[in-house]
Amino acid sequence: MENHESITEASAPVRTVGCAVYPQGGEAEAERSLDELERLMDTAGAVPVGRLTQMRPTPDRASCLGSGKLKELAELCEAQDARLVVFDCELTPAQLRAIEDAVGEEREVLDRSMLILSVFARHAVTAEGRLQVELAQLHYTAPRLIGRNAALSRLGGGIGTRGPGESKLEIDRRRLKTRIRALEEELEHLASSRETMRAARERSGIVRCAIVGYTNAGKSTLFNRLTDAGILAQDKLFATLDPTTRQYVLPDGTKLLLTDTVGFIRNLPHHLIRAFHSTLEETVLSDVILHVCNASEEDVLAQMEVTESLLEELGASGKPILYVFNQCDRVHDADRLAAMRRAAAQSHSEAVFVSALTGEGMDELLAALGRIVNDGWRTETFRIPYSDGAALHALHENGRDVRLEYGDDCVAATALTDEKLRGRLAAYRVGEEALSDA
Ligand SMILES: Nc1nc2c(ncn2[C@@H]2O[C@H](COP(=O)(O)OP(=O)(O)OP(=O)(O)O)[C@@H](O)[C@H]2O)c(=O)[nH]1
Ligand SMILES: [Mg+2]
Repeated sequence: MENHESITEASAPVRTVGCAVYPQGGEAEAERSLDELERLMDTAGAVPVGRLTQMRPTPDRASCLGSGKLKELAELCEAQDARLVVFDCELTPAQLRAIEDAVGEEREVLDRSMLILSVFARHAVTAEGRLQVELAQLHYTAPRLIGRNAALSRLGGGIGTRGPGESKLEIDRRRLKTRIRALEEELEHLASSRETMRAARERSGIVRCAIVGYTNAGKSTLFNRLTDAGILAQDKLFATLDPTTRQYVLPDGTKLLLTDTVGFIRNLPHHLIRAFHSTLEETVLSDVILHVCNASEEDVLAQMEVTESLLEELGASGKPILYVFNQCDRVHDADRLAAMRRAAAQSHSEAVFVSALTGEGMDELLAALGRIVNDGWRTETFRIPYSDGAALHALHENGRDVRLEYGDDCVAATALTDEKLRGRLAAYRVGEEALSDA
């Protein structure tokens, strides 16, 4: 890997043109999305040198852009000496080929998903993360590149063909299937050992708290401030691709398992979500969510919505959430801050306003987290007689992570419970599960 990286890292950033097709009235949204695409380019080692947009009801079936625009694109590439073109949408293999034909084979053409995957390829660190990226690339990128990578290999490996492993992305059709199968098996194996670790954690009864949020919100910075873990935090999209978990003790002595996670981004394609399923599993299985957002971002509410809807899609909604409005040191508009505070006050969840960079607001954050964890949810054990079917039903309906052991005349149930459920089951309470360091 060192070799491969050094070759590509050493070369100058790749001059790149971004393209988008948008429906009537969608111009502002398209420009915003292109801004984000340019930040992705930057993270991938490309430098934006131009953009081209076209308004049309739907992308052209054969070439995404209309033929006139396609010519314009070729001219723009020529004039700007661009070597890479990235479309802010998904392209079919046929569209990709038509665009490549138009701009010339010495130029590389990627779509948004391929670019995201190549960023993933750069940043994945653990064995599992790398396998997941490679698998996603083999499923998505490779079929789109088969048969026409001669020009790219001459260039020494384009951005889209960069794989997470030692070699360039394998694009030989014959070997594709074999490699995919091997990767899937390896991932399955890794998933089962992860499962073992998680089961051990679950038995420990420690509350699991996932730090989630839009990419670049400051999740890793916050995680570092809390745990001094030294996770790579930088002004790049998707700096974190592997979850990292650390034990953390709140000021009141409550132990937590805190996990930093991969950031969300709008229009994250379904196949990418699947590719990162096990990475995001930590989020799904957490008890509490710290939703971090960048309060200094103009677009903060839209970014929060993207995050919420992805959480829902992952099956992680409905958990207790603490909203962390981060980067408040960069918000100089008092009205704006006040408006956010009002919006937060209207939601049912707690919200804090902090700066992970300066440490401002950390006490409030910890206090709020303590309230959620202690007054809200905790793991308890109950002995419920079989005769009280309603109590068992309530436990299943309202408890989380319910584990049962069937005795002679009662069920020993351990579950994550909220105050209300604890009240309902008070008569059967055995006690708080011992929190051990398992
Ligand atoms: N001014 C300021 N900058 C911050 C703050 N928190 C994070 N940053 C900066 O924002 C950038 C992104 O921070 P990260 O912690 O890497 O963000 P992330 O959410 O982990 O990003 P991904 O892992 O890429 O999704 C870095 O340059 C941080 O230094 C903050 O409170 N104030
Ligand atoms: Mg991060």
